Amino acid sequence: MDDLAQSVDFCAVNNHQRTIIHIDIDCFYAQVEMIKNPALRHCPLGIQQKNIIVTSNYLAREYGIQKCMLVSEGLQLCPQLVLVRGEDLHDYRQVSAKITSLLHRFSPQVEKLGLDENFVDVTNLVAERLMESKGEESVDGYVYGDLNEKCECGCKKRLCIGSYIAGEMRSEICNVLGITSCAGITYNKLLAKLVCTIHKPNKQTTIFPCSSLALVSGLQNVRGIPGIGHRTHETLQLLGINSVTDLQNSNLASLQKALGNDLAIYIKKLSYGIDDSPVKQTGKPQSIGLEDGFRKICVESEVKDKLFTLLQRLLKLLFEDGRIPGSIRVTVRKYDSTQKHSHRTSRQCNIPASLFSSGACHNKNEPVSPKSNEKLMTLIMQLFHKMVDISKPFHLTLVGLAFTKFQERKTGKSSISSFLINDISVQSVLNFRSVSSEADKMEYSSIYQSPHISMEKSDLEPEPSPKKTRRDFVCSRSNVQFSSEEEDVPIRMMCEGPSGDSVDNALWADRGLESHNEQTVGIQTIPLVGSTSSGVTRKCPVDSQMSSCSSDTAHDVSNDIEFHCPHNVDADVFCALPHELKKELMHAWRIERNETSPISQSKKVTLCTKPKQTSIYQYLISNK
Ligand code: DCP
Ligand code: MG
Ligand code: MG
Repeated sequence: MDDLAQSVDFCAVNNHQRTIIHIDIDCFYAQVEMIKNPALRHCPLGIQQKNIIVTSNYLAREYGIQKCMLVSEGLQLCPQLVLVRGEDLHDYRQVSAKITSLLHRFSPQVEKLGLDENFVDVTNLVAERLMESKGEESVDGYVYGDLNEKCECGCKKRLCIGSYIAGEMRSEICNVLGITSCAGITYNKLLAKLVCTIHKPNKQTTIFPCSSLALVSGLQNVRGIPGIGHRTHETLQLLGINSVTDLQNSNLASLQKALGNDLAIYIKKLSYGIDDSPVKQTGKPQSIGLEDGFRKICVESEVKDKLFTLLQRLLKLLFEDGRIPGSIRVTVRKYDSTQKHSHRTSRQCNIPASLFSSGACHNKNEPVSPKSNEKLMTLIMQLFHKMVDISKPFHLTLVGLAFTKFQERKTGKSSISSFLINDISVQSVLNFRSVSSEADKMEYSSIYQSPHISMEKSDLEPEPSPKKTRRDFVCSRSNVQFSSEEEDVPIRMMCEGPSGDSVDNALWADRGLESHNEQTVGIQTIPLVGSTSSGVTRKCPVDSQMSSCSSDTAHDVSNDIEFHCPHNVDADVFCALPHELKKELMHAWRIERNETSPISQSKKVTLCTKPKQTSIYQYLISNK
């Protein structure tokens, strides 16, 4: 036992006050496909993305079909395996959203992890039920380890109640959506996630504090601890730490030297089953992106085609999301044949909100006007040219696009912005299958990186800060270095959490995630509109802003110009206003944002005078 271990009596210090349920849907993609086509229920079913079986139903698993198996291997094991393409995540995302929303009936504290997992903190509900309880202590479902918990903090009763709540949740999901799931019930997220996998499918397991150490120690490798990702694992291996017991017994000082203080303590605690991280309410993702991997592209026109197709697809996702992006990011992965090495790089720039205004926005099949589409493509190609010198030979193995710096469309009805923005309806349901465009013929695969939570804290900060950089991970089989011989990498969808941390979804660990010398990309977490150093980055006229691209992070051009059109305000209208009105409008806008935005308030932007009664702002309101 080292210093930390000696200084902590884990059973005593371990906090059992909360009740946390982790829900994981059984063979998620396969269940969705079986709902869409019930005949599939009776067949061994595999869900295929490119040449990989990403999951299968439990019938197929009886034949030895495993996640991330090659299709060819799967067909050898089970020639009658039925394969359904699972590249289009639309339906999975929809069902996923429904599941999360059902869970909100039990608690507002629901945190989504990937597409088929949710943590729910039911501490308050348990407290309510505890008052009505007659004191009986039975458990719904399985118990991992010892049922005779001796802890006197009352956790046993709470967790028993939690197990019944988990049963209700699973019944609700099954009754409403016809989907079966597993649950893990305990007092922290780490143990809840781990114990959830003990009995499956369609089962639930509760663990009491007395068995927590046994559960974590029973993992074959430290990599099995959610929160220890690829990079941390590599470092631990270099330190000779392979098993969970190795980590428990490791010297904290050496660990801190290799990983930094916070991360070292964080993972050391995890190895003892301690996890204080809260269940964070999931918000909308901070970035929405798609990537397409391939063997080789070395001609500009092909890059343009790929990017155009990605853009069309991405615009539909954006339309579904309902928000207006403030920035676009282009990513390429260059392959250097002499070094046998690939390198990912990104550039981003700000985009005018007018491209997404109602005048420009048509419907879900044509989310922006042809003119906006063209402008976006021009911008994208400008960014591309900043990264790739097409006068020299180049070899790309991936291109990606992402929208970031979102703003909600809806603003206060009486605000000047709502007068100027031609708002469009938000959140329509888009069925890609019904759209016959070139984009739909492409093969798509996606990673939905769960907002908020990082179970892969090793590659991030233990407590992710909004300013942190993000990394994208490339899916490739068995950790092979990317080479020109490599199979095509499927297109993937990426979402960044509201706090700016991208998440290495634990789901994808199976595929062997690699970072491939990627350049990290700075993300502005929340655009601060209304201050001089804000996200008000639109220059007037629009076209001059279109060329304001920068490397790595979006370039804020607000210092370069006399007036900046407020984000979400139609740039053409703004540009048409006389100088004085622009000035006044900006002033009123800033005040309004300053008053309504918690961020602005916290930053105490130095704008505090009320708009004049005779201002254009007031005038427009009274004349609406
Ligand atoms: N998935 C993926 N690639 C992976 C792992 C998973 O695309 N490497 C997708 C397909 C799964 C979904 O994510 O259906 C959820 O992942 P899970 O690991 O929870 O797997 P399943 O839900 O399919 O099966 P299980 O019953 O084991 O939870
Ligand atoms: Mg699952
Ligand atoms: Mg899962």
